[in-house]
Amino acid sequence: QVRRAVCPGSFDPITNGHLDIIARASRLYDEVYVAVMVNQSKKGLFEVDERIELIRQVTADYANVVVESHHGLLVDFCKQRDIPAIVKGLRAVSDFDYELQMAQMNNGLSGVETLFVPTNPTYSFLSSSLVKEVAAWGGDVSHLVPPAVLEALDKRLRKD
Ligand code: COD
Repeated sequence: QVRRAVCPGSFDPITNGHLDIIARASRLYDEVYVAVMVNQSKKGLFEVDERIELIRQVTADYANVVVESHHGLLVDFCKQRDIPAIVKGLRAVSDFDYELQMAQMNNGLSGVETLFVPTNPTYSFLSSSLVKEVAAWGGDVSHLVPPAVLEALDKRLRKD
């Protein structure tokens, strides 16, 4: 039996914090799906296709990682692919409340389990929104995102 898990998120854009969780999940499971969840009410800096392309580039070294997008409920993504486990990073207590609610809701909806991985302390303050804010004002985020993402941020923020 193939052991599968999903790392879901907005990934607008993927950061070193996300990548750390994906890498660790890829060592624990046979197949890891990275699911870019489409949220129509939240217009991102990057289009969903651009986010997927960036994630594919920066996870190219992990042979068992598959990147896809999904429009709808995470539990349906899991059902369609026979994925029994969601892997999430926990940065701090502030993440816990909401993550616990989602984990319990998802389990109640379909029986899918959520496993939490403690964030590498190097990245415990890191979020896509802070990266975008700092980069927009010209701050240095080169230690927080992979080089391909840094380049994409530079292009996007210079252009707009
Ligand atoms: N270090 C480690 N892990 C991190 C870091 C970091 N610095 N930053 C983020 N992460 C991990 C966390 O586990 C986080 O949950 C995940 O990466 C994704 O982060 P984001 O910011 O890209 O994504 P979010 O928080 O916007 O993702 C929320 C979901 C899209 C997963 C959620 O809203 C969802 O499942 N939506 C689909 C619709 C649905 O099923 N809704 C019902 C939910 S009960």
